[in-house]
Amino acid sequence: MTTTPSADPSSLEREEAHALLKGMLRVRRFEERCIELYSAARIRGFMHVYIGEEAVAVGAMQSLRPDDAVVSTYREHGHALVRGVPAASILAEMYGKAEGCSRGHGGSMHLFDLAARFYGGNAIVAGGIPIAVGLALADKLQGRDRVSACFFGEGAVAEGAFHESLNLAALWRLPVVFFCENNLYAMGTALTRSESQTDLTAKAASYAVPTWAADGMDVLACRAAAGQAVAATRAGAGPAFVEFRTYRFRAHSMYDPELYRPKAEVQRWKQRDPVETFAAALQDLGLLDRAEHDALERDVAAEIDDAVAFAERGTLEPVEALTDHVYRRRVR
Ligand SMILES: Cc1ncc(C[n+]2csc(CCOP(=O)(O)OP(=O)(O)O)c2C)c(N)n1
Repeated sequence: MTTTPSADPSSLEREEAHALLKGMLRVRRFEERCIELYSAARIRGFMHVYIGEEAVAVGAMQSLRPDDAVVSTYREHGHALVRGVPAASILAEMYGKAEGCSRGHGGSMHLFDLAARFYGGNAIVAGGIPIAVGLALADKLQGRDRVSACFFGEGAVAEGAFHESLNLAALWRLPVVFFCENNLYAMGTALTRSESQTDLTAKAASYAVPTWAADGMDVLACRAAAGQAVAATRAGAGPAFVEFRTYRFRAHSMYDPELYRPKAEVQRWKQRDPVETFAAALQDLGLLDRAEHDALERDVAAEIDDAVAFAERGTLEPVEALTDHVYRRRVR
């Protein structure tokens, strides 16, 4: 059975509400700056932004502990930021600087930070899912009550890695939570054009994995669904699957003419902008005033300015270091 928990903003504490809004603003403003930097050729290579999906990362990660693991995709700046990877080390990585979280070797799609237990950043669709299952297996074998959280797009549910991973995770009752961000399009392919079963929770349920569905444009709904799923998994129930119904406002990557979806559809979803609607709801409830909103924006802008300055003054990764860290030990 799929559960869709409701979320009521009127029960929020002021501080808690501001923290959720700030979390989403950090992701939104960071990526808006990344787009500018990319256009100015300060950032190169592929870059995929998360704008429109911020409620998912912020809501879903509320119930994770620092010792839990997070595994992500190539659209991972938001996941990394919310998880606690410093903005400066993310941006330096995107600049290809040695001070970046992956020493400048990874770029936008391969952010990694062991201290934050952030295990990537993965350019391969569904590539992170077996990694999360492996992390969960290690925790189970070593008797730790940690959870591994894995984010992936709906395109990944068509991959064999998804099916093999759900099967093994359910069979072995592993502590892994599958967070599916269904933004309706895998690159230029609509879900309805590629899947016979478009109810993704039904796919997960076929592996006897309990499922939740959440409005991915509502940070409280995301938090509620993920909270229940993570609690069940941490209590020993085995894996859980949460589908967040969301939308990306920008193109798939920086090179995408977006010919596969009508502009009116994008406009319709933008009316449900998770950052703006949450801020408006808080104002209506008297939980946020103009000055507080401005102060949050100022804090976020300062953090991003510092990150840009850090990335700018960093050292470009030298070509001689290109093959360093490929293998931990020499392979014979
Ligand atoms: C195994 C594999 N196949 C194809 C690609 C090319 N590719 C890159 S992104 C993408 C779409 C994935 O969409 P989805 O998983 O829904 O994530 P979203 O981009 O919507 O966040 C594809 C097919 C790839 N990177 N890896």
